[in-house]
Amino acid sequence: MTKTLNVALIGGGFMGKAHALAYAAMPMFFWPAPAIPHRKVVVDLTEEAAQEARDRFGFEEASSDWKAIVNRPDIDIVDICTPNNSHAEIAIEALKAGKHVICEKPLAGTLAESVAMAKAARASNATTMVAFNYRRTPAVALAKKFIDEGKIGDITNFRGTYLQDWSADPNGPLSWRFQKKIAGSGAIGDIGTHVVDMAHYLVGPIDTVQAITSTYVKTRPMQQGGVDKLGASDKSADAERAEVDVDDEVMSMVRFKSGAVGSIEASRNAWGRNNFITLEIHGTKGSILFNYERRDELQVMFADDPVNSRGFRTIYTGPAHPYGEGLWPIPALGIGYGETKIIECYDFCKAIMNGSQPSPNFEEALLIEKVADALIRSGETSAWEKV
Ligand code: SOE
Repeated sequence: MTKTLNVALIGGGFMGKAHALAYAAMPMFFWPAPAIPHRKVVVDLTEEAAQEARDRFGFEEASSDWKAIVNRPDIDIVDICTPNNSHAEIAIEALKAGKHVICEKPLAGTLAESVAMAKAARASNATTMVAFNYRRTPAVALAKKFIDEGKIGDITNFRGTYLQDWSADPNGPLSWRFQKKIAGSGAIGDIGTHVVDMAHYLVGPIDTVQAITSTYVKTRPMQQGGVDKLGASDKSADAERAEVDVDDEVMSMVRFKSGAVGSIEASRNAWGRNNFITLEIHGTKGSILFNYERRDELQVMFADDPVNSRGFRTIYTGPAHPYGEGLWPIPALGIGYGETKIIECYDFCKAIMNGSQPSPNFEEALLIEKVADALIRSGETSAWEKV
């Protein structure tokens, strides 16, 4: 019989919703499922918020006491979907209690906390994972397959961008995402780390970086209430304003340990860009292009194609491609953000059942945090900084 894994979800916001959906849907997509995740307890800041999340996300119980829950013997998985500054405390407690831990990105609010989390993971027998879901988009996994098969030769160049516009409006609310003491950094940690994760996945570790960081909107109206309000939904030009002390944008050059070079950009202030994650990779034998806003497509150019038919071709991902066995039966029926989270949940449960570590686990996510830290440092010094 398929094993059941009891999940304690800490945080019932936007990411809590995405993870709850994945727990419910994973066995519907990937069958036989490696395990059946059971939505046991959801924890939020107040009993009221937790009960609402329980009813909405289909959990059995609700609680406002994360510490008691992560120490409960009937919990197998602790899933952390809280703001960045609480990741370390919850994860370390859960690992000490022997739980498998999946944590939303970035690993933590500070490098010191990330180091402590990786250390706690090393000291435990548990499986850890950080929820960098975009590398699990089938087209990105297909790019990895082509690279591993040598189809584009040795990689010389990587260009990665993650552009959004939800914080371009200066009257958008000052949520925790704009406060260094909670978020650690702005676009760098929030979305730049997704690109760093994919750069590490596809090309290998980054060695040195040089960055320009900018904060365009220096103050924002204080947010009313604790819910994470992305964008300008809470616009109020009259509300009291407070300082934004994180970056709105990072532009950087990077050098990989392999010798490849590249650029990484992230901005949440790029009007007209919604979830514009692009990857362009050049190799000695071809090129790869991916744009998350057209996430079912991978564009590839193979230099050994006959000269008269050279050019980018578009592959629509489907059953013949990574994760295709569990997704929809015809290419281009289309996958969404939810499916990337379902795949993430599948890989996490598989690793738990195999007693292995998925990628990126806490150890690998620490390397991503080291790159983020180097980007922040370089933004201050304008110098090339070692990771
Ligand atoms: C906001 O920028 C955000 O919710 C990120 O925090 C997520 O990681 C990203 O996938 C969607 O946008």
